[in-house]
Amino acid sequence: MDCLFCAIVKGDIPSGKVYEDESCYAFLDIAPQAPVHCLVVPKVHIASADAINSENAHIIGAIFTAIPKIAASLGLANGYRIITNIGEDGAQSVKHLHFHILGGKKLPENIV
Ligand code: DGP
Repeated sequence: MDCLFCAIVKGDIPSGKVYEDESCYAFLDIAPQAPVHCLVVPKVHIASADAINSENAHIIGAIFTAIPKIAASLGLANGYRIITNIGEDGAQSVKHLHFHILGGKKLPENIV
């Protein structure tokens, strides 16, 4: 399967690694939309949050267990936002589930 984020997880494409454990890999977004902009992805390929099911839900739990540690390591003590885009209407450009962690400033109040 030709998947950009699978290639990043494997190390075939370089990335600014922030965190890694057995379930997930976090790295800096190539086009940051906030002073801190990091992506957290499952190591296994899951197409989007719409593909979460009873078989893979434990991985999502592991990701959300890792996120506070990742946020702390990025200095986001004052808060942050987590976003995941899904499908065409959600403007998902990479079809491998990823959670954007955005912070480092007061974020806009529109778009949730
Ligand atoms: P989304 O639009 O939700 O699918 O977000 C995809 C994000 O992935 C976008 O913010 C830019 C980021 N991105 C795309 N290609 C690369 C890459 O090669 N390296 C890194 N670090 N980030 C990438």
